[in-house]
Amino acid sequence: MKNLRRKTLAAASAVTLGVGLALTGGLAPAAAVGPDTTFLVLAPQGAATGPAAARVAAAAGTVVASYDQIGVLVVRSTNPDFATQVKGAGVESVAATTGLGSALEEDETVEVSAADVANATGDPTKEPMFGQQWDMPMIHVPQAHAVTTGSSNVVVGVLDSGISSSHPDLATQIAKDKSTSCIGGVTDTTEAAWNPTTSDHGTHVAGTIAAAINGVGVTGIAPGVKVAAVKVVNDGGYIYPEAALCGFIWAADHGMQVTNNSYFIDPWELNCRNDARQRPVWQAVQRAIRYSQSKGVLNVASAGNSNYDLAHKITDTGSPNNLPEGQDPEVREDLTNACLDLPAEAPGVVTVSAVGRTGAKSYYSSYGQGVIDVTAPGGDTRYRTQGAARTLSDGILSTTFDVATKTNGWGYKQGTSMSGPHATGVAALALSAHPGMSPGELAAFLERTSVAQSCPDGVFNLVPLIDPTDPHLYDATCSGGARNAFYGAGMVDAYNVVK
Ligand SMILES: [Ca+2]
Ligand SMILES: [Ca+2]
Repeated sequence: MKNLRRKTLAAASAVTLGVGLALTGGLAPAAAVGPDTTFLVLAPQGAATGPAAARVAAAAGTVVASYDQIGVLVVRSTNPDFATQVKGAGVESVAATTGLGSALEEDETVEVSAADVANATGDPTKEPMFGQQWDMPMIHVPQAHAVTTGSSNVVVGVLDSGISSSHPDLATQIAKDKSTSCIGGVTDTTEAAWNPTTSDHGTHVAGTIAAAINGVGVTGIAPGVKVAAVKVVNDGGYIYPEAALCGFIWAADHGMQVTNNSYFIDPWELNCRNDARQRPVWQAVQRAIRYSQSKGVLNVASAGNSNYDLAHKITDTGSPNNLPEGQDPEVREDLTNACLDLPAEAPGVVTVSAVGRTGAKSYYSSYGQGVIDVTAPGGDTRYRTQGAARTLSDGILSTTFDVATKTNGWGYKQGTSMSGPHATGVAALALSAHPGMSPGELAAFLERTSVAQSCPDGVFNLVPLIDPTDPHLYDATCSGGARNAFYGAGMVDAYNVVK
């Protein structure tokens, strides 16, 4: 996997070690003070959190958010012995989330200048930049809009880096009363808190789902629905489990029917395999995902941008060499129970790979038989030159926000972060045309209405020139039949879900 982006956990782990106060002979030890650390404290499944909260207080912790719905407390403490001291009746497990932030996968944005404002016609193809939106005809958005642009009763949660509420293509599209920040695992509903600060990733995602047909800029897939900003990416560009957990619960408790998750909490390499102490963190996130599904939310997630075979992680990683005596990392049971990439691999989540303009898998898109459910346009800026150079207009055009100049605009990005929202937008259209589907029914409907795509033969790699020293860097091999590792059930189709 060399040269492939996975993530940078090191920066998130840069927390200084606790420094206990020096003890001097004969004196009672002063309470040791460590770094201010966030913990997730899990009550037994289905149990009240009261007893756990009492233990938290006794162990010198502060509950900053209580998710009674799933029996999880978000706690801060400077007590270096907190994790040990909090254990007892009413506490099933506890773990610090230090070092478990995943970096948001940012791609270069190329700003484009908006064409002149046209008249709002109600026709998506008359939007000034529609000609650059090759992704929209590809999934038959204009044909879908002849039937419906979506229902304002459908609210899509964009769990991401915030949405610019001043953007001319988005200002009318945001459910402000359902938007929040979840940074730190704690909600903050002030408008400034859920606007973008250091990343416009969420603004781009939101535009793909629901940019207005207003004679300005671009069209989204479902401009008739509403998007809610649920900010889970902190200013350092990291998604911490407590923020993701908060986001799932918020969406579930505020009537959202679909969430988009263009991020990738990836515990597998560093955590689950080597460290069972961190398992409670992933169990807490999985409880949150299950809870949201029980409340009628379909969660859509990106597969990731590592050209990684998510179905064959064991063989790809080589032999671990730093395990405690007697611990066997190759036990599949451990992986499936505790080491899923979240939310992409959680049961019931729709997992989306990416294709470029030709419909072939994007060079970067992760894949996996039984993991990918559907595919959608995410852009591929490299296929045209065999990887030697970028063709930026082969990315996805959507709404942007320049965080340095605080300016709204439009621009290209590529990634499974861009394909996910295409599936999300189609899901929102489906629910608009056919209200009342459960998350399971909606996921099955999305797959059934997708257009199947066959596997390419042999080793697939359209970009051997990206790194001339390693022409096989982006090799990938597809497996499966009508439903396969690259494309799942096929390309989502906006018209098929509304006709
Ligand atoms: Ca527009
Ligand atoms: Ca899935």
